[in-house]
Amino acid sequence: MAGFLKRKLGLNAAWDENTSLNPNTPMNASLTDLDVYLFDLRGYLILENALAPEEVAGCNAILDNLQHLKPGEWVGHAHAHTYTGTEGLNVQQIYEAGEPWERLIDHPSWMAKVTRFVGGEGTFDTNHGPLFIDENFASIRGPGESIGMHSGGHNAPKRCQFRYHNGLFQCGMVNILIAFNDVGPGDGATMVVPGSHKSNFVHPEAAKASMEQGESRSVDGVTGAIEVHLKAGDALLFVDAIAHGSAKRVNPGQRRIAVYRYGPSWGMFRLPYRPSKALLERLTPERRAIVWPHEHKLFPPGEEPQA
Ligand SMILES: O=C(O)CCC(=O)C(=O)O
Ligand SMILES: [Fe+2]
Repeated sequence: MAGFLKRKLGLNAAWDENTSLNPNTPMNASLTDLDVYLFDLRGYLILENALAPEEVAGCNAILDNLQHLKPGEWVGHAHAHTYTGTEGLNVQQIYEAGEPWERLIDHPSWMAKVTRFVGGEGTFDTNHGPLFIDENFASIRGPGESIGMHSGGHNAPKRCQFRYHNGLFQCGMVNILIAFNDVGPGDGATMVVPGSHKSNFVHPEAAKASMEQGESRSVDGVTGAIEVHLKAGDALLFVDAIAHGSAKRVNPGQRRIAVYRYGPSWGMFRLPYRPSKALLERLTPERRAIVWPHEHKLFPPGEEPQA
């Protein structure tokens, strides 16, 4: 943990340097040479058993009460949303939905890896803190639903870019996609084109597979794309620059996942959502620093604070 953040958060030396943001870091939190090699090569890692069965159950119990939401509806500080109208229900601001979701903000199973891949420690990138979550949502998808292909190294905007420079990763957006039930063949698995975060060319089959408003597209059949099968509690870590999307769900039932997107501390929220006061007040300082690193602002005298 950088000294500036310790000072900012008023933490003392007992907050261990080597254990990412959480003192209870388990063994699987470490970043191995193989993780580094495979993330660089393929643009993603699979983190098996990232969540314990009780953690999965805790999140699922909350999702059971949110699954009937329609886009536009609020429950507490979480909001039902859709990107294309064909990819199922997104429950945005899912970190507002209870402690089982709050703990994912700085979960020890991925913090060390995400922190290293976003990088920037000791530079302006960590001016406000180690990381920032610019979007977080749960996704519930049923039969016939999918998300089309998007991203790819050929046009990676800075916000989503894969970058390795001067011995350090400097990725703009590292996503953690967690499975809350088993996702296998026919379940509408996330699909990636391994290595495409470094691609210089748009995929020649993008026209038929790309995300399109109101059209049900999927990555099925795209040359070079693979389905990422996960067990409940596994997580897929990927740089957003990788070309990705999902297969169409053909099996009955639901696919349940969530995505937390991490970037540098100066980032801005992707969507107009902002964390509630209640959430900010109850979060640990470590989590609060990731949820809203730039919360502390100085306005000219007499001017109202605004986000
Ligand atoms: O729904 C999926 O499997 C893919 C989600 C996705 O595109 C993302 O998290 O960026
Ligand atoms: Fe995506």
